[in-house]
Amino acid sequence: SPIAIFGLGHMGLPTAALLAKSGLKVVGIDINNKTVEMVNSGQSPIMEPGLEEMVKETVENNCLSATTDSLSAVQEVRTIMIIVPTPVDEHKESDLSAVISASQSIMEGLKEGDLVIIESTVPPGTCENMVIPILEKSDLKAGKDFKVAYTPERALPNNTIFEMTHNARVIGGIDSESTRKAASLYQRITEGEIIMVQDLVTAEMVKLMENTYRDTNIALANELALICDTLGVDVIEAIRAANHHPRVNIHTPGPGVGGHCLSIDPYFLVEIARQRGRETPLIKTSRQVNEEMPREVVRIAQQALEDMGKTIQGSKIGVLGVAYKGNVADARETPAKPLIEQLLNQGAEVVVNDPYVSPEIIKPWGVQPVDMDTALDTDCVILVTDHDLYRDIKPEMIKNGLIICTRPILDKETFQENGVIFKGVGRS
Ligand code: SAJ
Repeated sequence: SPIAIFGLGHMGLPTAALLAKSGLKVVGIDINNKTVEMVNSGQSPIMEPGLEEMVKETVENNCLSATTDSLSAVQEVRTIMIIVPTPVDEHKESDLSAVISASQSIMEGLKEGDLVIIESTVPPGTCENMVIPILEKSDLKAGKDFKVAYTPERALPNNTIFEMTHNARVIGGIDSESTRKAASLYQRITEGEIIMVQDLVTAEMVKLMENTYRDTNIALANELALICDTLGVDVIEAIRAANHHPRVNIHTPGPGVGGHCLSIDPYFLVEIARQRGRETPLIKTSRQVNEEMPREVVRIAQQALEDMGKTIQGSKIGVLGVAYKGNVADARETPAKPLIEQLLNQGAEVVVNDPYVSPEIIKPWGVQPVDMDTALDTDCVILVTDHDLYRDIKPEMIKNGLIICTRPILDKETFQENGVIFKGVGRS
C-alpha cells in the first residue's frame, strides 16, 4: 500500500526514493515549494551519490511524487513516516517544532489501522510523551487503533544510499505488531539485519548513544592530541601504534566536530537527563573539548607564525576546506566557521577554498572564496577539511613554507624534508 513521508531532506528523500524503487507508491511531503518542484521534475535538491538517478527513475515510473498538501496525502495512505529535522536552539535545547507540526498534520488524516513511523532524531521519550498524545487527539488509540514505531536513521552522509541498504536497522514499536509491521517495510529496502528492541524509547536511545559515543571518543582523541603537543609527540604516530592493541580504537583528532548529527545529538541526552535530575559531566565536557578545537588551531597557527617572526594580525591566511568533513558540500556546524571568525577577529586577511561548498554559504562569513592556488599562496595555509583532492598537495605548492594540517591526509615527513614547516593538532 502507498506511503507518505514527511520531510524530503538528507534522509527523507533517499528513503522515499528507495521505497519507491522497491515498487511502492510514495508521496513525499515537504513545506519547501522548491524541494517539491525539483523532486516532481525528477531532480534531487541534495548532493548525494546515486540519489538524483533514483529520484529521476522513480518519478518517471510514477512511483515517487511530492506535494505540500499533507492532508490529502495522509488520507490516501496507510503508512506515514516522519523524517524531519530536529535541531537544537541557541540554548542547546531540542527544537521539535517540525515533528510536532508533522504529527498534527497526520492526526487530521489518521485512520484506523494506520502505521506511523518516526525516524527523526529525538530526545528519548518523545514518541511516547509528545507524538502519540498529538496523534490520539484524533480519538484513535495508539496500539489499539493505530500502530507506532520508531527507527533511527544511521546512514552516513555521502554514502547514504549504500548505508541505507546495508546497515543494520533498529526498530522499536508501541507493541510487537507495530514493530513487526515496520520491520517488514524496511526489509524491502535493506539487506542489513533488522534488530527489534523492546519499545519506542529504547530505539530512540540507541541513536543518541551511537552519536554520543563518537563525539565523546573524538573529544578524547582531541584532548590526547593537545597533550602530545606539549610533549613533542606526534599524536597520529602514537594513535596508530596504540590502535594495534586489540581492544583500543582511538578516533582521529582534528579541528573539531561538525555536521548536523554528532555536534547536536549529545545535547538531547544532556537535556533529557537534566529533566530527570541527572548531570552528564562526561558528555558535556566532550562537547566543550570539541567546540574549543577551532581556538586551539588558531593558537597553533599563531605560534607557528610567531616562530617565523610574523603574527596573525596582518598575515594572509588560506583556509582549505569549509565542509564539515571530506568530499561533502555540507557546512552545517562546521568548525571552519568559528576558526575563520577568530582569525578575522585577530586581524588576519582570510581567503577560503572549498571545491564543494557554494560561495553563497562562504561569503556571509566575510571572506573571499578563491581557487586552491590562491589559498596556497598565503603566509599560513590551514587545512580544515579532508577533501580527497587535497591529498595531492605537494610541498612546493605551499608558497610561503607553512601549513597547519589539521587532518592526517598529508605526509608530514615529505613536507619537512622539502623545507615546509608542517604543524597539526598534536603534531608539533
Ligand atoms: N571526526 C573527527 N574525528 C574522527 C571522526 C570524525 O574529527 O575520528 C569529525 C568529522 O570530520 C566531522 C564530524 O566528526 O566533522 C562528524 O563526522 P562523521 O563522518 O563521523 O559523522 P556524520 O555526522 O557525517 O554522520 C554521523 C554518523 N554517525 C556515526 O557514525 C555514529 C552516521 O552514521 C549517522 O547517521 C549520522 O551521524 C546521523 O544522521 O546521526
